[in-house]
Amino acid sequence: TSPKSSSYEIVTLTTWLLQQERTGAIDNEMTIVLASISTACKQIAALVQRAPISNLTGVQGAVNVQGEDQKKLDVVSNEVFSNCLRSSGRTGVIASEEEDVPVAVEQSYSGNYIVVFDPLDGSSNIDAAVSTGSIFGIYAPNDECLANVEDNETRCIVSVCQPGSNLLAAGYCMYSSSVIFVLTVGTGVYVFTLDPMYGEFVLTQEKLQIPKAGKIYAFNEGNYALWDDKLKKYMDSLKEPGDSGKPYSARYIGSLVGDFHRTLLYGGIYGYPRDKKSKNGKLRLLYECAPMSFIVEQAGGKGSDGHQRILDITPTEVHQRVPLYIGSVEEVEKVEKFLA
Ligand code: P6P
Repeated sequence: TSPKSSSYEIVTLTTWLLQQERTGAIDNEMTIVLASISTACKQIAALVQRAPISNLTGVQGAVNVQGEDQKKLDVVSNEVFSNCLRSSGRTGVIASEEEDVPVAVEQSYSGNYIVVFDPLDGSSNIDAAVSTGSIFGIYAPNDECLANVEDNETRCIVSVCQPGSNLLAAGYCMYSSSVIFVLTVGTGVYVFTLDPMYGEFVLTQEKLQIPKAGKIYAFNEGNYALWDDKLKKYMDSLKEPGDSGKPYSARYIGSLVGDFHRTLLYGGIYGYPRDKKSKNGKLRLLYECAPMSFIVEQAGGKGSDGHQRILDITPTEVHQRVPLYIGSVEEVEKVEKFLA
């Protein structure tokens, strides 16, 4: 008789990627790019968890293209992410929150995938050891629109400015009480947990679905006075007991990856609206809003700028900001009604 397959079957990220390749959901170049990203995330996890010991807390002493004080770990995480992608040999262009412009990767000799990423989102939380995360999205090379573009920098910018609906894969790694790697390649949302015993991401949830509704909201209400009246009315409505006799609960940790991951599992809504100071909100379309919206839609949720689907917006510049309302369908549709 054939040996019974062990009931204690562990599916690692590597095994899962090979399964997706076998079904044709991804090709072998994408497998290598995703494996290189998971390696970068494991390295960043180790750096984050030991930051105070290795003097990697605090600021780098420079300001990035976003006008934000770069933290030491912003710089290191960006180098780790970029180096892993370069050495994969399958990445054609990389666009990072920490780089002024996208760059072509000379070492690429196959696949030529375009990878957009925020290497360490929420890094202002590092010194307080609050959750942070890396966010990424992967596009196919779109050489057709590059034919008539001369200089290399413009070519790279044009190649990354694609709508999120073109994403082939998107994911994030959350550095928290567990190190959680969440990934979609268009076949649903899969969750992996890093097993520190042997340094592998192990499949812990498959085809995750976000609850259709949820009474948890994550907004920085410190900006309330700067919001327009329609949004204020929405925010006020969350505090009324309503038919259930219970108002919503506020949860906001100031780290998109942590707030988003809780929303994905428990339901509810995360929002970063535009306001009188930030006309387009704070979050960046290309490497924060679009990847998170691809993931949430694959989990049966919704990602909106308050009026339209995030994935339908084509970036006109690399670091473009958009307002973001993301989470349970019923919760995002509720705020869209108030904003109409
Ligand atoms: P605020 C972190 O800087 C970030 O980009 C997101 O991770 C987070 O949700 C948001 O900004 C926090 O911004 O203005 O509320 O501190």
